[in-house]
Amino acid sequence: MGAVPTQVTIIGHNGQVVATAGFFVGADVPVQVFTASAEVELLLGPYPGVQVTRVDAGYASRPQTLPPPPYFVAVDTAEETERITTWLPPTTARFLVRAPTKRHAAAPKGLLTLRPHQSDDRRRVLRRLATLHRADLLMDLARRAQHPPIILMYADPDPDAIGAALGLMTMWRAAGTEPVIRYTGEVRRYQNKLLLAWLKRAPIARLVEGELARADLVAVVDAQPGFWRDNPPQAQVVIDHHPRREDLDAEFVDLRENYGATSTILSEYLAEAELRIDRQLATALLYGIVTDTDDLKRKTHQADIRAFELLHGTADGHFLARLQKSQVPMGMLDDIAWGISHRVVYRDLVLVNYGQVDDLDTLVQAADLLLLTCGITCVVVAGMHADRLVVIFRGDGHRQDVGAKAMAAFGKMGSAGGHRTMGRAEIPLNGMDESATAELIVDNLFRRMSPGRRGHLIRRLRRHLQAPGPAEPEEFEFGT
Ligand SMILES: [Mn+2]
Repeated sequence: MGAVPTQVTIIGHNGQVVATAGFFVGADVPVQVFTASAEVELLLGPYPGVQVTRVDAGYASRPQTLPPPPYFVAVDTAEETERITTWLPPTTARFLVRAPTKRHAAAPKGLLTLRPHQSDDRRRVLRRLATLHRADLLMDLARRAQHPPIILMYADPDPDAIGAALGLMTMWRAAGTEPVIRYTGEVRRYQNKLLLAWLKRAPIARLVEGELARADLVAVVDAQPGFWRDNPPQAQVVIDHHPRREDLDAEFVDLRENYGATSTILSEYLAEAELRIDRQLATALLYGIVTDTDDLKRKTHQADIRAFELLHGTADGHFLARLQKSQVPMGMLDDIAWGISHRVVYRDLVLVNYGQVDDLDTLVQAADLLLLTCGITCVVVAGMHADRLVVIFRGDGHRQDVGAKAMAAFGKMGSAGGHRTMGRAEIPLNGMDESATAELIVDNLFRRMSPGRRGHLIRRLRRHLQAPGPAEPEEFEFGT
């Protein structure tokens, strides 16, 4: 099957016949026209690629031979439309083409519309003009700057902040300046370090004392100046998607609380102004969008999806996969292994009680991993940290709500909740010792279980707590 039709058939005489014929001739698709209008015949007859056949006035009788689909019906009255429709063989490829200014309230049953209505198109153009107006304002600020502008990210910058900062840097470079990107905290997450190492050519560094004072143009992205509790920066530009702070005040503010990511806002500027989005920039923007929206699963706006579509062809998919998979620090593997070998399975639930843990992320990673087990729909992983019992719930969300389960089990003792697939409870222990946590977990999680079975389960968990802890890793790395 070819990618384009080998010919199309237009039937009618309304004002769209010539435009529709031209549309297909422009793509080298031969056009057959059946029309009751001498004028249309005269107009289209001389065109190469167009073959015109005159039919009876009012389209009363079907031509002897009709080419195969698709068909484009180009008449204005319901009567004529209906009559022509009766000519056509059963096919899904029948369209009604009408003047684009007419409201296409009800296209007759069984007929498709060829192109979006003009009002949709107009909405898109107006949105583009609004975006370009903002892009102009932003770039003018850079053109007037005497010193290299500073693009500021808050604290330990997340991927969305990094993507947005690179996006703004690209715009400001197009305006003839050399901006620098700065953050005020410490980069902690492994994935963010990996991203920054990959972006090593970009001027991203920790803010140095005195730098802000020298700059005459400062932008804050994916945050607002009020986020800094002491010495909030004086920023002329704020681009963000967090809820608006009352103290927000800057010359240029683009705040879209309904957007999933600030990277989406910058993607729109770049796309509408047709500024080049190279592979690195596309990757950073896309990573910002997918981390902030949890792969477009939460707090996602149509604009985030449009930006995703725009970027994903250019972005480095393999590097994104590496970033997304880099979840477990090497040193955590043995802790996870301990959890796997000290699991208790009850029906479709896996339970692990770690006792004292140094890093609460161990509980999260072990729970995520155990949920991959066939036949398991719910995982509960508990551990003690800083005189609190933390219980992580993971579920597939299919027939149960683990957030509600966390709430029902532990809501009365501490903070507990979540949503269908993720839940968490934190219970103050007030000096309770490790072995007592086994009872606390089992009695609250399995209230309807018989006391005998509960006792059995508690003894099992206590035995686990007395078992040797995670093995000391014996790392052997080549080349280091
Ligand atoms: Mn964000």
